[in-house]
Amino acid sequence: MSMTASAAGPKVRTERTACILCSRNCGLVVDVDGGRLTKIRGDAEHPVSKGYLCQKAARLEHYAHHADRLRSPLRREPDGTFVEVSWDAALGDIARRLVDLRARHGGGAFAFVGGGGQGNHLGGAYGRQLLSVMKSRWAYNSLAQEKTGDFWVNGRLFGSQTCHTTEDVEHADYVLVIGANPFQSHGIPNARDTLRALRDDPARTLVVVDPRRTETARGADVHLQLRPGTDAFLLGAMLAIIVREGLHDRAFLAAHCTGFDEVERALREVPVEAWVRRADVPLDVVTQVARGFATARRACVRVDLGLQHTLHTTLNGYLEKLLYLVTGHFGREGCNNLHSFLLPILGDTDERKTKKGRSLQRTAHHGVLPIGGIYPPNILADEIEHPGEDRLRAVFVDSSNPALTYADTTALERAFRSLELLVVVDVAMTETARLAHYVLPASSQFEKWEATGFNLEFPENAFHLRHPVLPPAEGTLAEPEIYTRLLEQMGAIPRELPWLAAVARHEPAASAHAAFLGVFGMTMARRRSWFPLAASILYRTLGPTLDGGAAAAAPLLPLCIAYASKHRGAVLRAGYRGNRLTLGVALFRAILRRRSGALLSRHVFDDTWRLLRNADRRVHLAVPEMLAELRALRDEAPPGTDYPFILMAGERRTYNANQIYRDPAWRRNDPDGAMRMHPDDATSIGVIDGATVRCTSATGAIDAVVSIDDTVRRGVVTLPHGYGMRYADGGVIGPAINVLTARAHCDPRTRTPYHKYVPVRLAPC
Ligand SMILES: Nc1nc2c(c(=O)[nH]1)N[C@H]1C(S)=C(S)[C@@H](COP(=O)(O)OP(=O)(O)OC[C@H]3O[C@@H](n4cnc5c(=O)[nH]c(N)nc54)[C@H](O)[C@@H]3O)O[C@H]1N2
Ligand SMILES: Nc1nc2c(c(=O)[nH]1)N[C@H]1C(S)=C(S)[C@@H](COP(=O)(O)OP(=O)(O)OC[C@H]3O[C@@H](n4cnc5c(=O)[nH]c(N)nc54)[C@H](O)[C@@H]3O)O[C@H]1N2
Ligand code: SF4
Ligand SMILES: [Mo]
Repeated sequence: MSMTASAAGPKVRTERTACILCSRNCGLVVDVDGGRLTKIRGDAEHPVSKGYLCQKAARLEHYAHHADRLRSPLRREPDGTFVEVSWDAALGDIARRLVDLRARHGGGAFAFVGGGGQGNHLGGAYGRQLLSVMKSRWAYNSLAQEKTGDFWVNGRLFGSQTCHTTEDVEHADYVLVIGANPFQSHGIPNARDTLRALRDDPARTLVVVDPRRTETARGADVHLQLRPGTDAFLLGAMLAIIVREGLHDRAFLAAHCTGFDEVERALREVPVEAWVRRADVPLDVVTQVARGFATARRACVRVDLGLQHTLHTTLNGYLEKLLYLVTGHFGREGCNNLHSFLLPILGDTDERKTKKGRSLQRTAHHGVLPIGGIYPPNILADEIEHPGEDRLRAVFVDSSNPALTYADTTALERAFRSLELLVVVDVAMTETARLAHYVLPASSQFEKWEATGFNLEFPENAFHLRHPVLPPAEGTLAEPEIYTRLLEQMGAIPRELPWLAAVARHEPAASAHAAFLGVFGMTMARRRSWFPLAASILYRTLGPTLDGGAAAAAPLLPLCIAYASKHRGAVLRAGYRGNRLTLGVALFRAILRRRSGALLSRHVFDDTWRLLRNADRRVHLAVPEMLAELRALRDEAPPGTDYPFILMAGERRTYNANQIYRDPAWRRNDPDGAMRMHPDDATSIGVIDGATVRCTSATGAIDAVVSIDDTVRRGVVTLPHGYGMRYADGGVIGPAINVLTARAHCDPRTRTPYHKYVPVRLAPC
């Protein structure tokens, strides 16, 4: 593999960047030698991770360099082969075809999929501009196959789907982890250290609710190993116990909430004993946990896919939030809280607000509305294969590999093959890229300016603008350049904006971009259609004047100004100085300068009430749709099925990281992505450890290697996420789990998939 070594300077450079394998984006100090990452360690100066790393980061070299790296734009020929083409040829043709599609069918025929995976949301901000140019609202993203139930509930409780909750596990006395395995998946600050501190302090309690005795559960004081898919029953029962025993926080409810009476009425109807039996956990332990959580001084709840990828998804999210709200564990240290965002990665598309503001658009086939501004992956194939004139005909995929990660691989591949135009922007030749008409090679996240929008911290929030630490691989471009060129080719923005560029160029540093911002503001006011294209306009005009080649970071300037004006007190407390305009500029400059990341804000816990969007600054506890679903549980028969096993399709393990790593050499264990199976189940179907079984669902079948493991419940088997790729044009590596999952097997309200509850049959091969 050829690499351009840096010509001048010392042989080994030390640089600061971040890990891009999960939403934590831990700070890294890396040695760079001959264009390669040679040594990777934690960055003690990173404001959040403070030197922490997990085992996955040490082998990031395998993300930066591997056989599937793309090195030239590719065009698929009629015979299915790919030929290398120039950037001009590729972008020129794509631009022509998009403009033509828009003229023939309107923007509704176009969808943008992905736009920022675990660590690259700066590029995503450029990509999403295409939606506005195409006059389309169809933004599809994997967040809508996990978190949109949570966002919907937040909208109802807190007044906006952008009110996102966080959990202060580090300072809590009592932590309830439901359907999450942070020891492996992280998702909370410095997870393993945080969990160890909890375990080692006898005064603090960790409770894990999970059908598997996970690595997290092993360190817990209490493990409730419930039957999969029964969380709504268990959480309903816990809440009912709290209310019956009068353990709810009356003072908190009176001061900060509305609607408790209605909630209480519904909870008093819960048949506690029957529901706890349904979850198959001991009633005395459930009672002890309900009491312990309610009476703890500081307590919080942490949830993830175990709750969001299983039956009753949205209701689970509501009940989980009621647990900390009715007990008053909200808006305080060691509890659950709201937090601020610098990058607006979520929108508010609560359907109740459609009358007031701009109308929301229902999809052509399923009539689905967006949540948090995004549409659910589970409907994408049907919206493409929709028989009507208003079907999707062209799709852009960026930083996502839906051919492996969206439900029902077979249907999605068929749908993608039927498109007029499929363009994939990725660093690697993925399974989705193989179906594309054009594949556009992006520079890797170590070769460009990047940042994560997953800044979900409270009370201190931080932002890390990552500088490039490697030269861009030959033939690649960073997303800001790719999308800006495309917008220019489509005629959406002029190739030059000389007046804006000139003001930026001639402005002295001391004037804090005042002249530029003035002219920029006037330009945007005059050309409203440019407003959604501000990222590319700033990139081309202000961008070239920023130190060190940080052009891609130019859109952060208005975002910093907006953030500083919205959270002025918190930004001042973080140590920045300035007036209404210059405070944001000071923040922007710190972000550009601080290579290990910059503190954004230092909130006080009371800010939670300012971050809440309901006009009365109260939490609106009574959500009629959810209370109706809760009542309906009483009559719900246990799910009957012809399939004897429940497969959890997509477990987080020691060596998986979504589809980000492709080269199997990075894994130190679990090369096959084995199926965990209880010893009794292995005996009953007649397989031994290492045997291959055929796993068949209603949708498809795959083979898997058995790993006998008594941490799973009887009748439950698990397969990991992040396998199923064909590396270097070889055979399929490990389980392609979404061959087994069905598009319709999902939450009816949000269409988020039940990936953790896939009925299957198993037979030895
Ligand atoms: N190592 C690693 N870490 C990752 C990732 C990765 O691929 N690999 N991916 C990242 C991403 S994108 C995400 S979204 C997060 C997800 O992180 P998590 O949600 O923590 O990870 P999972 O292993 O998918 O699921 C969590 C737990 O849910 C349990 N579970 C299954 N069914 C049920 C149920 O019905 N009820 C309950 N209560 N629990 C259930 C499973 O046994 C599992 O232990 O991880 C992130 N971190
Ligand atoms: N059955 C089942 N399915 C699941 C899950 C499950 O648990 N079970 N989990 C779901 C969840 S929670 C998630 S988040 C999704 C994740 O699935 P996806 O949304 O598909 O995201 P990733 O797997 O993270 O894919 C990241 C892609 O981005 C590319 N990439 C990396 N860096 C860059 C870059 O700088 N620029 C560009 N343009 N591309 C880049 C990588 O090569 C890779 O192809 O999967 C979901 N699918
Ligand atoms: S994979 Fe590990 S090192 Fe990387 S960001 Fe996540 S927790 Fe940090
Ligand atoms: Mo995810």
